[in-house]
Amino acid sequence: AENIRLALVGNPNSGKTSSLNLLTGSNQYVGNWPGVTVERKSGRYVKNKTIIIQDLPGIYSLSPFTPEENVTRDYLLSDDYDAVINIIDATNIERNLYLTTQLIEIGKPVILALNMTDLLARNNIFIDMEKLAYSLGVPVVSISALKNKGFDELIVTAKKAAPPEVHLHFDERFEASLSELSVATQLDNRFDLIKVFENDAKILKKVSLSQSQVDDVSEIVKITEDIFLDDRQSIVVNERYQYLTKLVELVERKTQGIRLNIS
Ligand code: BGO
Repeated sequence: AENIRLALVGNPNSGKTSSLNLLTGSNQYVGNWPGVTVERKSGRYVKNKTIIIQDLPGIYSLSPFTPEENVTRDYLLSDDYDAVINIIDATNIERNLYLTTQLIEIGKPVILALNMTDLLARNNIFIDMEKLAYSLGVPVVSISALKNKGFDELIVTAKKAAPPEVHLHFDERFEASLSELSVATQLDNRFDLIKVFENDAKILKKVSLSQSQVDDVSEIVKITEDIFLDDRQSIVVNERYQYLTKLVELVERKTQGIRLNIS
């Protein structure tokens, strides 16, 4: 049978190491990523050796500011894997989903693994996983690395994962700028488009625009900055946060056990 290559991605402390250990057992290959002293771990799924799991450095964003972000980003933009398993801490979805929005833009299959779900009831957090999956356009699986729960379903889901079904919709005015950018640059990958908007050096090198395209991009970005009264990078960061605030309002309910009103 042909190998299936899965990449594990998530914030630091989301439970990636615990998950990799459960999935691969002690049968792990440990080395370094080329050119940097960042540890590289991978292994085969204990229940099916045709599934190869590649751990990626824990990161908060795909902006290439740290060696870990660079390693993870280069890998995710390569063809070295079939699907991404995004491990997130279910007790802190708003922060963890920031990275998820970027993973989805790449356009390859993404499976959201909500980890630490053993802590949800105790913390009086309820997450509507169906709504979350529907909103993001990717499958969501509940796991607990502590209790060794949900991993069979996670792998079954990852094996049949398809590219995301929807794209995350930001503010209309920003979406309009992205559409214009797409026409000007002939790019249709959303990750590339947003990175061109942000002036990301690596992506600009990869897509190698003509001088007239570069001029068009500058014009579109300048107009957008004038509309938003903000700079290009901050505009994107704010769009992500605003999207996530609304999403979390829609899918998460936090209740208090007993509340005493002392005022
Ligand atoms: C410590 N549930 C719970 N409750 N905890 C979990 C789960 C889960 O599903 N999954 C992971 N953890 P990593 P990264 C720790 O190490 O796998 C815990 O960075 C401690 N250590 O046990 O390392 C996990 O690889 C002392 O917690 O994450 C670990 O992504 C006291 O989350 C932490 C308490 O998991 C991070 C916890 C000395």
